Formats: sequence, structure tokens, C-alpha cells
Amino acid sequence: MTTTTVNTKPFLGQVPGTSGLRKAVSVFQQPHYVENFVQSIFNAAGASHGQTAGQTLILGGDGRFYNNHVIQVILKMAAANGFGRVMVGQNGILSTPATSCVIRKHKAMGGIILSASHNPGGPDGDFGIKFNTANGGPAPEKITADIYARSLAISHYTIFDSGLDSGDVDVAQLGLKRLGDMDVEVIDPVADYAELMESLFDFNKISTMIKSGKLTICFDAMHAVNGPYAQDILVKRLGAHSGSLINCVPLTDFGGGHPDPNLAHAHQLVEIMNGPDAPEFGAASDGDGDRNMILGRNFFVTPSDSLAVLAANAKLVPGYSAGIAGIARSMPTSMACDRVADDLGVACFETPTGWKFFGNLMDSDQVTLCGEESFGTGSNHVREKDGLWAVLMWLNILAVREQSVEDIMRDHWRRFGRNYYSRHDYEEIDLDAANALVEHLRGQTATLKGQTFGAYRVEAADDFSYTDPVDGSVSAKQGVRVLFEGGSRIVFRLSGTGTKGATLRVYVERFETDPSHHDQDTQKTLADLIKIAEELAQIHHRTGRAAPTVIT
Ligand code: VG1
Ligand code: CO
Repeated sequence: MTTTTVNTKPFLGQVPGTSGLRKAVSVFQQPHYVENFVQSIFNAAGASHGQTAGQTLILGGDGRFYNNHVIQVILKMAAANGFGRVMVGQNGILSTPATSCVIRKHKAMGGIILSASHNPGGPDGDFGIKFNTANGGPAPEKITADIYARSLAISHYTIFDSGLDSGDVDVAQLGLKRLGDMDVEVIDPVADYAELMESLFDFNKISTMIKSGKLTICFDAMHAVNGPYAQDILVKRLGAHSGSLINCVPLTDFGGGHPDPNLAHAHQLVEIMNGPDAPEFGAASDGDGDRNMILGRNFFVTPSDSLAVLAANAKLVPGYSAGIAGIARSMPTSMACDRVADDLGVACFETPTGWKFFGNLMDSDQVTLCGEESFGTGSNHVREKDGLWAVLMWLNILAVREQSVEDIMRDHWRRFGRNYYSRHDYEEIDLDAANALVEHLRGQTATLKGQTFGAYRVEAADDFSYTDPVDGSVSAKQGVRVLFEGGSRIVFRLSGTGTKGATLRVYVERFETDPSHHDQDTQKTLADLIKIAEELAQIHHRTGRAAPTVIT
């Protein structure tokens, strides 16, 4: 085997978005496309970390179509770039939170996760590559910007050239292999992660409740990466009946569906939870296992509410019994957790969308829990959002409180008030129209304050800008927010994970303190604000869309 230097030319547009480089599979299949981007990662990572020589890299993916091929390419490039060791998940599998856990536990310089998360997979679906740093979290903007800059200037990459398939490492068998001078350790993708979960939660208590039949569950892995994790943790360790798992066999195309755990896409679970024999607790996770949706019997918990409830009840869980240091939420996430933070006397941070912005806050011990409205919740146990962790948090709290999901949620609203919340997505709209719409909104921010729209009066409006309190870096233009007196709000931003045209996200929130008004239909109670959003953004006129494609 020899190291080969291959001449190449830059591809435009290898820009890591909210969560890595995400494109249609066919884009990644262009000759040199993957190699260019991986070399750019190695060059940027080497520059920021000192070097790649002799270092440990963690490698895995969500098992979608093209995963196996890219795993082999990266192994050969890592060997040619002088890495000392790559720890790769068996069969190329590692969930996003498990990768974060393994990076931290084995003190790796970083990791590469192959996933387009909740985007569909298969030959006609999407693929993605993301790089995580030594803290286990998504590379911060400084590094993603460097990766992009290097991708635009690249002239060559290095790879172990042994004829494409002949030099493949057998990643199906666990154990230590060699690739040139590099160790390749094929690891059990679940073991380290499951051990971490056991250290945080009261597995005895949860399993007693589950085995006694008092706590019945249904978990939907949506044919994605969390299947084997759920099998190991929920069934083997906690004693749930194997019939409690649905769609837990990972498929390269996720069975043709969107592996996105929301009411629109996890319909099988929703039917079960709304049916006559519904279990007490239902949950689903996404393509790479970092998202979660929480359901009770005939009851939906919004991700923003879930974060607030977990924060308010964290002390009931062994891993957080000493209390939490603080909470962080992404800007569009509802303000429900802010009042919990107030009550606990801890800080609450508001960051731009994307988990990478939580890293510094967790590394500096300023926050313990983090969450996003997009079905993402997590803590400082790793540096990614973590779907199964959220499930276990809920199960632990349910096992201690011995109340239903709905009762816990209603208690919470009585105490803190309810934030009615909904996100309206307009997918695959024209890019220029989307940019013009956002510009139009930006143009209004200076004059909105004091204006009245029906019952709502604008208290403040701006284009959100974030200054990281740890490294001082500034991320501007993160979304237009219109705040109304009394705690209601509309936020507009464009997605950074879509792969076709643009996706406009409109986040609408109404705060209600009166418990006798805590039983309303979300879309109805938000209807006036939704109209105001249309009025401000001229969505129909500018995009031709009379209604959103997805409502969550
Ligand atoms: C979306 C969500 C964001 C999340 C990101 C990655 O980004 O809104 O909250 O962090 O996806 O989630 P955007 O830019 O499309 O709104 V996932 O589970 O990669 O990975
Ligand atoms: Co995900």
C-alpha cells in the first residue's frame, strides 16, 4: 500500500451549514467531492489542534446509503494523513450523541459523523458529513469557516491508494486492525454510550416500574440509528418488552420516510399513542439519534416545554441531583425554560440555532441543560443533543413522580404558565424570494417598536446577533424576532440544513398565565399571531405559498 497524492480542483459550495455539509447523495457521488471535503477537514483540524499526526479520530455514521463507501474513503485518507488511530463504529455505525461520548471518553482529537440527520436517505435522498472537535461537540464557526475556506483553495488530497475496494478494512468484525501505520479499532457503537447512560440515571427504579407494568412505553427509532441503542438500553438493560420498540431495524433509506420525530412524520407512533391501548409514554428519535419527540397518552409535549420540565425536575435524576448550573436555549426555542431558570436562580442563555453554540457554555460550566425547539434536548454529559438521553430523563422523572406525562405537564403550566408554540415551515421556496423576504423583515425592525397589531403591541424587534460570552466571537443575522408585550413572540429565519431551494421557518409563541386557558387548540390560539406573521413577512405574496408545508 502506498500513499498517493491526488490532484483536485475546488468544488464551490462545500459550506458546513447549521450542522455539517449536507447535500443530495448525487452531489457527494461526484469524483473527488468527498475527498476534497475530508481533506479540508483534516487540514483545518490539524491547524487548530496542532497536528493530525499520531492523533485519534472517531468515525461513524447513521447507516444511510453511501455510509459504507465514505467510511472506507475516510479510513484510507486518515491513514495517509498520519493519524495514529481511528476508532470506527461496527459496520460504520455511531449515533451523533454516541460519537460525542466516544470522542470525550477516549480523548480523541475529534470525530467525523456521516449523517444528514432528519433528511431522507437512499440514492435519491441526502447525505452529510460533520466534524466534531475534541470536546465532543460540533466544530465551532471559526473551524467550519476555515474548512470552507480550505475547500475553496484545495489543490490535492492524500489517500492510501490500493485500488478502490481491495484495501477496504473489515468494519463488520470488532477488534483491532491495521491500515498502513494506522490502527483501526472497530468498536461496539453502543457500549460506551450505554455505560454513560447507566451512570446518569436510576436504571433500577426505571426498570422496576417498567417490569411491574406501571410504566408502559413505545419507542420509535424511525428505521434509523437509534434502533440498536434502544434495543440495548430499553429492552436489555431496562426490561421493556421487545414489542415496545417499533421501526428499530436501521435501513439505508429509513424505509423511505423522513426520519424526523415530529407529529407529521412519526405517524405510526402518534397513532399508537392516540389509540385505545396507548402506553403511558411514547418517544421517537431521528436519523442520527440526536433528536427526540416526547408523547404521553393522547398528549404531545412540545420540545420547548420538554426542556422546561426536565430543568424543573432535574434534581429527581441522580446525574443532576446536585442541581443544574444554568440552561441554554436556541433563540427560536420558546421562553418556557427562562421562567424555570428564574425560579431556580440560575442563568438562562439565548444562542443562535445549532448545537455548536452551546459548546463553550457547557465547557465553561455555565450551563448543564440545553435545548432547541426542533426536538433537540441534551446536557453536559456530551456535547451534542441526545435523543435517548431525553427519553431516559423523562422515564426517570416518571418513575419517581408516578404521574402521567400529561399530569406532569399540566402541573408545570399551572406553576409557570403555558407557552403555546408552533413552527411553520415553508420548504423548497425560491432562494431569491426567501432572501428578499428576510431583507424586507430586516428593514422593518427599526420601526416596529410601539406598533400595535390587534391585541398585540410590539415591545422590541431586531435581527438576532449573538456574542459568545466565552470567546467573544460574534454571530450576526441569526433571525428576525418580533417580541410583543406580555411575552408573545414571532421569529423568522431561513434554514441552514435544507438541500433544495430555501426553507423559511416561522416560529410563533403566545404566553398564557391563566390555567383556565391552558386547554386551547394551539393553532387556533396562535391564529392572530400567525396572521401578523403573514402581514409582516408577506409570505404568500413573496413565495406564492398560501400555507406552510410542515407545521410542528
Ligand atoms: C435545524 C434545526 C436546528 C438543529 C439543526 C440540526 O436547523 O432548526 O435547531 O440544530 O436542524 O439538527 P435549520 O438551520 O434547518 O433550522 V439535526 O438533528 O442535525 O441535525
Ligand atoms: Co439529528
